[in-house]
Amino acid sequence: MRKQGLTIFALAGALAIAGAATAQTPPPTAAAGAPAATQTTAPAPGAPGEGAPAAAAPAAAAKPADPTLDATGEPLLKVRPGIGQPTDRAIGIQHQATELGESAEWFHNVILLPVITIISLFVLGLLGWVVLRYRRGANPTPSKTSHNTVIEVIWTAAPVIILALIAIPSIRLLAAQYEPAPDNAVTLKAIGNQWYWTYEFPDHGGFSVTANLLKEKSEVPAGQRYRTDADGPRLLAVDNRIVLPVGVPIRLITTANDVIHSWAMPAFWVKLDAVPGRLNEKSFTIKEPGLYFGQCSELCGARHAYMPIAVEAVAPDVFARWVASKGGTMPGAAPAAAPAATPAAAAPAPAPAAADAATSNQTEAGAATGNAATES
Ligand SMILES: [Cu+2]
Repeated sequence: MRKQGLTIFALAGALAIAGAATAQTPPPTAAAGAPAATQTTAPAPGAPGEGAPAAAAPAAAAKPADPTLDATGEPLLKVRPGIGQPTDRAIGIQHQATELGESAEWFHNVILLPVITIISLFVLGLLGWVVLRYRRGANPTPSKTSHNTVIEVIWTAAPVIILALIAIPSIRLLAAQYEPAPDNAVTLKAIGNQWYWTYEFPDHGGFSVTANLLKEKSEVPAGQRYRTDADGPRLLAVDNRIVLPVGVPIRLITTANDVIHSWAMPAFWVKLDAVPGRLNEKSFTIKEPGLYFGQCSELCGARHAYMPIAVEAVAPDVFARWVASKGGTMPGAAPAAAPAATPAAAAPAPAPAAADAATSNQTEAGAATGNAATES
């Protein structure tokens, strides 16, 4: 009975941290295997890090300006310390920007941590009491008692009750994380590659964006774009940030082209494996506008540590302008403004279920977004 209780405890713990666990499974081996996902796409920027856009977009005439960049191509949204990124010497959970994240943070801080602390101190106290009170000097003739029904019932029932109380919010949180997104959700398809991310917006004309790590100034040849503080922290800044609307449900779909990656964004309470030949899905709604950073969280090869994720959460109208600037369309809106450059973008938005099929509607190389080299 007691053992069963422990098993349930372990299960409940695993469920509770399922969304943000940091555990890693062993690395997949070679990249050679043919990726099952049939991406007809991916203007892959050669070696990772070389993907920084060296040239402007191929004269895509009438595309509106990217609302997230200033006139010089620098990102407008700047890093806010302590938001959307790790803080030096901090412990605990990052500031959460989604409702799911807030309830998970509450569950951790208000339920799990106090329960763990109280139980640990209680057991430590019992041990200390036994050591002192029943040492040979204080208790020369020990009792021969071997069973006590009342105590046995208590030490079985109490853990079961505690576990049942923990299981209720834990399972509720787990279920909420995998609740299917509503019909009006914005679909973001994140595709892991060794070692960068490509993104598609199948409901918005199927345009795609490629995001590469921005290297440091000392690591790139003269003239090539490098990271500045406006881009974000070292190892987290990318050349092309993903833009998502605030207050609108997001349907995240992940897959991969080569090995297993994992799209992880701590501030959103999101970590979802990206598995070749398979679509994983999760939903969340961002509450706060801001700039959020994450990383690939599945050991995926030599440059696993160099495929960061950067999301700009903006107002829905800014998101719509960003979509237009990429040659995409909002669902139900008129076709894109640059028909000559993006014929495929005019196709009606595919149903979410057809997201995978939409990957062939490549209209733009993400690496070439006019976000040209910036020297500063
Ligand atoms: Cu990876």
